[in-house]
Amino acid sequence: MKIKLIHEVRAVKSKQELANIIKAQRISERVLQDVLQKLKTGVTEIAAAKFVTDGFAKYLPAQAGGTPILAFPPIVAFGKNTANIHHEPGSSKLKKGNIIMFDFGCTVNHYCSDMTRTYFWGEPPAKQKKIYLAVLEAQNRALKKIQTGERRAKVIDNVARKFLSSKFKNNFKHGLGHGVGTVIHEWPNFKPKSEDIIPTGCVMTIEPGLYFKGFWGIRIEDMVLITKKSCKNLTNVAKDLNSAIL
Ligand SMILES: [Mn+2]
Repeated sequence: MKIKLIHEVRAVKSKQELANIIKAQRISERVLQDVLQKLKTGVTEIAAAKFVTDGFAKYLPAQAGGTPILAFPPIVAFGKNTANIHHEPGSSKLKKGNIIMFDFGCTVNHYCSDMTRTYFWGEPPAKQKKIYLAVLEAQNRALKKIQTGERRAKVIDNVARKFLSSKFKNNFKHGLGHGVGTVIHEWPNFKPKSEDIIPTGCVMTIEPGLYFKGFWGIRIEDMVLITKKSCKNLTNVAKDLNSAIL
């Protein structure tokens, strides 16, 4: 029998580990709903990021040993900043017609959650709608591929990548997703050259995005549990186009 390496062992979550990840995700979802309620034209990214951290402070029970509540510093981006994959919240103010991107997660008993949602502050132009729907379709295609039993990371990545690059060349600038556990990015990885085989019982993100530097970007990220023959989406936030228009 092949001896498993530590990254392979920890990729597969026990019931308790999974319960922590799901709890972290549910708290993130409550925080997102609150943040959306608080958004107003003129609010800065820094102020909106504080809505996020304040929300986590409110909903997360005190954790033993001072476990940090954030899985990673929240990404809050408005307008052209959404084209920057790792944008740090700044002094940009929310304006009518902006795209808004939230990428955040928290930890419960050291286990992380991760989610990205993109919103439109007012009715978006046709091009932005088209690209939002393309990103969503890329995510759905990857999910469907996993549901056929495909477990080769690069094949799953390629399904989303091929679909997007056939329409928008070179605008999907990162891997399709990553494992989530006690750290926010862990083995395995959906990447074009990944040799990883995704094991049953691991939690992965599926996060296609398209980015147009100087203009805007759109990313949609869900967390899924890889099951024996399919997968289970652990993210419970609407992502249809209508729900994305605020
Ligand atoms: Mn992620």
